[in-house]
This record gives sequence, C-alpha cells and structure tokens, in this order.
Amino acid sequence: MERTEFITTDTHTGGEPTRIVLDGIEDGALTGETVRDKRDRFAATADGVRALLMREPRGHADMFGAVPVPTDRADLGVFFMDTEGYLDMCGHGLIGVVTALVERGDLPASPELTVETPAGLVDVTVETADGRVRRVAFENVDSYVCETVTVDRDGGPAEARVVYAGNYFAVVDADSLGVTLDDAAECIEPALALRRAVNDAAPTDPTTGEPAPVAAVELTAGDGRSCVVFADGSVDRSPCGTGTCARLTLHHADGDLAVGERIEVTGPVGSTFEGYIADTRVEDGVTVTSPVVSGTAHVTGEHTFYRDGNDTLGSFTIG
Ligand code: PYC
Repeated sequence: MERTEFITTDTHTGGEPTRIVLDGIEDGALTGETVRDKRDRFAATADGVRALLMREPRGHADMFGAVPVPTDRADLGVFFMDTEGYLDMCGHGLIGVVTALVERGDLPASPELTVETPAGLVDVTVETADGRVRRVAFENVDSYVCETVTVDRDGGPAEARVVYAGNYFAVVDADSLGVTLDDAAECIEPALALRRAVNDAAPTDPTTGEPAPVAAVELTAGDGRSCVVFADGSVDRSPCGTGTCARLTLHHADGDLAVGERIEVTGPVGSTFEGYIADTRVEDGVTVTSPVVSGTAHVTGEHTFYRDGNDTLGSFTIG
C-alpha cells in the first residue's frame, strides 16, 4: 500500500501550537481564485488531511494548523484549521506562520507584509534581530460589535457580547459563568454551553444582516486575563489574536479604550499579547475598528508525517 508524506514546520505562539503544512497536499486540492476559495476546495476534497494532521495520533484535541498558499493579492496566502474544521482568521496562527516562513527564508524578511486570509487582507509588521523574528504585529480585518445576547443559566443570566473580529466571538465575563480563569479546563463546558445558547438565539451581523454564527467564546476577567474556547472544546493557550481584537473592539465601543491606547491581554498559560485600536470609522451606523495585535512565536520543530495506506485506524480525539 502506498505511503503519503506531509512535511510541516510547527510553532507555538504564547504556548498555542500552529502546525504549518509545507508539502504533501495535492495541487488540485488548493485550486481557486481567492484564499477563501482555496480553503473551501481543500475542505471539500482533502479534509482528511486536516483530520490526519490535527487529530490523534499525530495531533491532539487542542491542535491548530495553517496552510500557506500562493496568492496574487498579497505576499502570502494562508488558511487556518483545527480539530473540527476551519476558522476564517487566526492571530496566533498568523504570527506563527510569518515567524516560521521568514526564519526559513520562504518569505522576505521585510518589515511590512500583506497576508490574504479567508477573512480578507491583513497587514503584518515583522520585527527581526540577528536573523530571527522577535515580534509580529497584524492589523486585523474590520471588526465591530454585533449584538448582546442574554443567556439564561442555572446560576443566573449571562450577557454575551457578539463581536466580529475575523471570526464571530461571544465575549462574556468569566464571573457571570461562575468560573475563575485560574483553571482553563474549567472554562470548557460553560463556554460550549454558552456558544450553543448564543447560536440558538441566531445573532446577526449588523453590516450584512446575515447570520453571525459564533465560532469561539472568550471568557474575560477585569485584570486583563482571558481564555478562548473554540472548535469542540479546544482551549487557546495564547491570549488569542482575534479574541484580543474582539476585546479591543468592545472596550472601544464601551468608551473604555481610546484610539491608540494600548492594552496587554494575558492567556491561560501566562503569555501576553499587546493590542490597540489603530483607527475607527462609522459605516451605515456601525462603528468599525482596525485592531492591531502583536506577539511572539517560536519554531518548535519540523516533521515528516506519514499516511500509510495499511493503517485503517483513522483520526480521533480524546478529551
Ligand atoms: O489567535 O486568533 C487566534 C485564535 C483563534 C483560535 C485560536 N487562536
């Protein structure tokens, strides 16, 4: 039976993994005009590659991945995947991909790059020293508050603020779910229950009038800590790049953060991202922000994975 090889380079951004697929995907699975089209083609024809590389026995329940693809619109195209499916945008993943590809020499060590993601174009600033990437900042796609959904729970109602920041987030005060952020594992079930309840309420996107299905829940604490739960209960070990953009956008909407004012957000393993709102504008009555977030990633290894035609086990996750 035939054996297929997949080459990856792996990074962590503030503790959160990104498995970056460099080779092994058939060209026919990555056709399309935009990065979103290429992602959709991959999802329709090669989703088993995502499962193979994200889930056990090669990955794990909290694995995350990225696939760099060519594009005429930017210096780099990339789409993002997890154990369950795909996200349109990912901050920690973008920081990881840019770090790995610049350090490999696959991307120019230029201080300014543009990256096309399924959510749109993202401007990236790269800080290097001694041939290494020290810090990556990205200016996210347009971000805005969608609506507030009040969820009834046994412990009392919880207010979830739905925000678009490349992905739809439900941002909620951890206290209102009866959890502290001291133990990330404790956040998973309440976050998934909240996501189900918010999505049952069918929030809408104020810029399109279309559904705004929440992909991730961000639990926040007043001291700047946050914990983001996504996919089937994956916990982002980093402060979450797009989640930090959602938080910045909310703080700005609430009058608690001026344009240019910087905040630091701390994730479940103590790593931090810094962020600020670079600009805002009002479009059809909706305040749209341009959030900028920066952080640091490190390459953890390079891998050659095999798909052995005799191996019938398939992929799975436990936990
Ligand atoms: O960093 O944007 C992010 C992210 C989303 C899900 C996991 N990480």
